[in-house]
Amino acid sequence: MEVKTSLLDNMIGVGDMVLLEPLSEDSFIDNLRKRFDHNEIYTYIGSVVISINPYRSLPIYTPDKVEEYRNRNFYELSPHIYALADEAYRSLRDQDKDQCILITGESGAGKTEASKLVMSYVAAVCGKGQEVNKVKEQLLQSNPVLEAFGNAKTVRNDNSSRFGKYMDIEFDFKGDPLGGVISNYLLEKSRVVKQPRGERNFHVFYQLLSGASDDTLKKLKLERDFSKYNYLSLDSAAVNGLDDAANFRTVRNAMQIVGFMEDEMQSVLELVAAVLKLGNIEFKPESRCNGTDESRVKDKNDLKEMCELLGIEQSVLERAFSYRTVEAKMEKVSTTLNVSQAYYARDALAKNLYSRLFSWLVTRINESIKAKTRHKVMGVLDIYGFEIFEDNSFEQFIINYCNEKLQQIFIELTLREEQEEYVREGIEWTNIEYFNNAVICDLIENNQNGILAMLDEECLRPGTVTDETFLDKLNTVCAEHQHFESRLSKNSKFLTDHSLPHNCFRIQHYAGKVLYRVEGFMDKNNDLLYRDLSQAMYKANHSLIKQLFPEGNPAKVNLKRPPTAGFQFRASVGTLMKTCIQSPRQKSLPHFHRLFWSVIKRVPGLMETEGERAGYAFRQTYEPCLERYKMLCKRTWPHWRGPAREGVEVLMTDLQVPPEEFSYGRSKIFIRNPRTLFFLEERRKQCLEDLATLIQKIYRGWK
Ligand code: AD9
Ligand code: MG
Repeated sequence: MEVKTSLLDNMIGVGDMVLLEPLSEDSFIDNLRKRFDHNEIYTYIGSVVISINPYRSLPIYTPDKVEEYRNRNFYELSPHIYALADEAYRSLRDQDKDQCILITGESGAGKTEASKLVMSYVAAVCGKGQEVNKVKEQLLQSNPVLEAFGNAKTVRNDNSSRFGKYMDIEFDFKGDPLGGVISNYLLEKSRVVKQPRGERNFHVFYQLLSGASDDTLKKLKLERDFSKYNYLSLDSAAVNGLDDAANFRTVRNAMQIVGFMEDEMQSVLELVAAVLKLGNIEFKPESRCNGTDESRVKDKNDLKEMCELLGIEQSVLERAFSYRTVEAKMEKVSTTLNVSQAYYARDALAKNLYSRLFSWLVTRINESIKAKTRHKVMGVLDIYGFEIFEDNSFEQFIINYCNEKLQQIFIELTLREEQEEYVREGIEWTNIEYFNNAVICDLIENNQNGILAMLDEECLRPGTVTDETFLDKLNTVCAEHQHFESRLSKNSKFLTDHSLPHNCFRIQHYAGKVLYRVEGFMDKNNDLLYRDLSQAMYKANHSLIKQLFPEGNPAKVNLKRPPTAGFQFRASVGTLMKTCIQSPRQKSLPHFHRLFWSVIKRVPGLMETEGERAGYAFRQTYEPCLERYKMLCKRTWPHWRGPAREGVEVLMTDLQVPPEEFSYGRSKIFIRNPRTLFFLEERRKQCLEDLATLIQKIYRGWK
C-alpha cells in the first residue's frame, strides 16, 4: 500500500494516527510529542493534517520542498501541509473540482501561517506568465494589508487574527489563477477603544506612528509618541520581534501592489488618525438649571483636528456629543447626553469608524482582485481560534461559537465521507455513535431559545433591560423548563452550579469549559450608534467617510432597527457553512488542517479517529495494493495476468489474513486493523531485505 515506510517509522512515531496501535489519548499525544521532538510538526489522521506550532523557523518551506511535494500523492512523502495543498490543487486542476481548505485550532496554533503556506504553495506550483504573476502577487499581498488592520497582539499570540476570513482563489480551466474574493467575519471592534491588559490595539495604529515620515504625521496631525493616545494601551506598546516601522512600509507597499491609489491610501490613513484623535476627546459636565448635567467637550483641540482631517463641521459633531435626537413617528425629540453617555457615543463612533473602514478595505481589495470569469475555486478558511481567557466576554462567545460550527462540519463531513465511501464500495456498515457537538451549536443558535435569540429578545424588550436581566432570563429558561438539561440529558452543555460567580454563565464547549461574564453583552450586541453621529459623518466633506455611513443620509429616514451584531454573525456563519458543505458533486469535500497548541492540552480530533477505528483503518484501490505486495506470494509474483482484484484475493488467501480483518469493495480493499497493515509491511520489508542480501551475495560471487 502507499503507506510508505516513512509513515511507519517507529523512531519518529507514526505519520498517520490511524496506524497507532493501540490508539488511546495517551498514545496519540505520545506520538505527537515523539514526532515533534524530531521536528516532525505534521501528522495525518487519515486525510486530515494536524500540526504543532514549532514557534521557530524550520527549513521545511524552501523552494526545494515545494518541488519535492509537487505532483506527489498525499501519502507518498512524510506528512506536510504542502501535501494537502498539492492534493487540493491537483484535484482542482485535473478533476475539475472546487476545493475548500478549513483550518481550525486554538488561538496561536498557527492557522494564519498555515493559510499563507497553502496560498504560497499554490502560487508556486500554478501557472506562470506576466498576467498570472500579477494576480498571484495581488492575492498574496492582500494578507499584510488585512493583518495590519485586523490583527493585534493578544496574550496568546503576537499576531492574533481578530476577524474571520474566507478567501476564494479563482482559477481558469487550465488551473491558472485569475483572482480571488475575500469574505470577512465580524471584526473584534471593541479592541479599538479598549484592550485587555497585556494586549495591544490593531497593528496599524502602531505601524503608522512608528513608520510614517515626519511629513505624513504632520499632515495627519499626529505625534509619534504612542503614549499621547488614550486608545493605545501603554503597558505593551512595543512588542519584541515586531518591527512596526518596517511593517508600515510593507503594508504601504502591499496596498500599492493590490491597487490602492495614492489618494485612497491617504484617506485610509486619515481615518486611522481620526480614530486616535477621537479617543483623546474628553468630556466635562455642565450643570443645567433643572439640576441635570449636560456633557461638554473639555479641550476642543483634538475635536477640531479630527474635524479638519475628515472635513466635518466642528459644531455639528460637538452638538452630537451633547444631544441626541430621538425620532418617533413624525416627531423629533432632542435629549441631552450626560458625560458617560457622551463617552459611550464617542467610543461607539470610533468602533464604527474603524470596523466600517475594515469592511471597506475588504471590498476595495475584492474590487482589485476579483476575476471577471472563473472556472474553479479553492477556498481557504482562516478564522480566529478558540479562546479561553480568564475573562471571557461577548467577543469570545462569538469566536467560540464560530469554532463550534467548524467543529460541527468537521465531524459531519469526515464521518459522512467515510460512510458514503462504504456505501459506494458496497461494504457492510453499521452507523457508529460519535461525539456530536450539534447540541452546543443548538444551545447557542436555536431560533427560539438559543442564547443568541434570547439576547436579541432582551435587547428589543421595552423597559429596563440590563446584562443582568439577560442572565436571569438565561438561567430561568434553563432551570424552569429544564430546556437544555432535558434535551442534553447526560451531557448538559449549559453548566449551572453554585460555584458560578453571580454575573457569569458557563458553557461546556468541545474544546473545554468557558466561563462568560455577561457585562457588556447587551451593549455589544446592540451596537448602537446615535443617529446624530451617523448624520454628522454623512455630512463630512470626505469621500470615504461619507460612503461608510449611508444611514446618515437624512433623505433615508429608516426607523427600523439595524440587525444586532449576534444576528448578523449568525447569518454570516450560516452562509459560510453552506459554502463549505455544498453538494459533494460540485465541490470536493473540504480538506482539513487542524492545529494544536504546542503544549497539547486538548485532543478534539480523537473522537473522530475512534470513529474510523470502528470502521476500516485503511483502504486502497486494487492495482497499487497488488503492486506493493505481489512479491509476497508466488502466484502473483512477478506477474499477475488477471484482474487486479482477483490478484489481491489470491494474495490475501495465500497470506492467510483472517477474513474478518478486511472487506472487498467495488474498487478498493478495506482493512480493518492497522495490525494487518503492519503485518503486510513487515513481510514486505523482510522480503526486500532477503532480496537485498541475495543480490549482495550474487554480487560478491561475481567479484
Ligand atoms: V489566532 O487564532 O489568529 O490568535 P493563529 O492564526 O492560529 O492564531 P498564527 O498563525 O498567527 O496563529 O501563529 C502564531 C505564531 O506562531 C506566528 O506568528 C509564528 O510566529 C508562529 N508559527 C505559526 N506557524 C508556524 C510554523 N509553521 N513555523 C514556524 C510558526 N512558526
Ligand atoms: Mg490567525
